[in-house]
Amino acid sequence: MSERNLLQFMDIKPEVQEAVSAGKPVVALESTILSHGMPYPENLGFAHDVEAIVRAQGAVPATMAIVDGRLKVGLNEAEVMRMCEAKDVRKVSRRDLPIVVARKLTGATTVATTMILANMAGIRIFATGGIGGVHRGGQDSMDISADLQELAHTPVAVVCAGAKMILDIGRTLEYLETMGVPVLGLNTDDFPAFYCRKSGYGVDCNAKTPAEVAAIAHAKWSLGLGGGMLIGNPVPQEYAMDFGKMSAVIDRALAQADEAGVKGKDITPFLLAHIVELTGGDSLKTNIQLAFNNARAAAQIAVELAKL
Ligand code: PSU
Ligand code: MN
Repeated sequence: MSERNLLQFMDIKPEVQEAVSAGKPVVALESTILSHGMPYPENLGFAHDVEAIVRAQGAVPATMAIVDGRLKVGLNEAEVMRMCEAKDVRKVSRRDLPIVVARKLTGATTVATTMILANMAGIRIFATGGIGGVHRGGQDSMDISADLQELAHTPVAVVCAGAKMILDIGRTLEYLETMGVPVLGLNTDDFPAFYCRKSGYGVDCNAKTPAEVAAIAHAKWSLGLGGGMLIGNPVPQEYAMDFGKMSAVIDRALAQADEAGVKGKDITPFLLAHIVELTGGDSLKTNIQLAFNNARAAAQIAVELAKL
């Protein structure tokens, strides 16, 4: 598809377009974390604060969504509100995108779809909370998030706090290795487990600073290797949760999902909501703080990448 055809479907916020054109740092943000990952109104406060954190580092935030079939790169107030109220807001991954566009529906972008929109708009760095991956039992159910294929093919570096233990983290990392996705730790040897700083699995490379992450991304894309990168940034110590306690909570949430017969794309939002409930809201505080921490790191990486 030619660029002109593509732009027919896309609205890029002027400040984002100006920054991209001038080679200034921009950070993509997703909207599934708003519509299907956090309750209202906490998600609204989060949506504003996370953009402010990106700006404080000298980068421009671009929250992605699909509104009435339009691909949005950067949201206005009303659009942020719409994502947070989440009425008739679908969860849109790669396969859903053409349907939502053609039918002029409204949807929140997953990690996969945020990467697609970022790449279309020329944005290389993206901050999220946690990525999707190989679900537990995925070797039988084949429930493997489209996020992993997107990381394989789309040239965007994703800063996350690892993956939740609702997933099979070992198989998720094996899949990423097979698909040639570099998995970096930001000043850590351990791949983080979202609420907890360590998953028990290592990273390919401990990149000590945002500048080193930017240098690795620059080398990957300059070499024509294409595809994405994953950067694991552990939750700050003061917000980290106890590994044993969270393991038990997640086992309970998985059992609830099993009892309710929840499958496919509904499983991740179901588990996220039940984990918040089972921890009496503690997990939400941690979720918000780790996402802030990722936005800050992503903005610092974007600033360094803009220098190369
Ligand atoms: N994991 C989280 N929080 C989230 C998600 C995953 O800890 O909000 C969201 C992200 O948008 C991710 C999506 O891209 O869920 C993955 O869903 P699925 O497994 O259906 O691909
Ligand atoms: Mn799935």
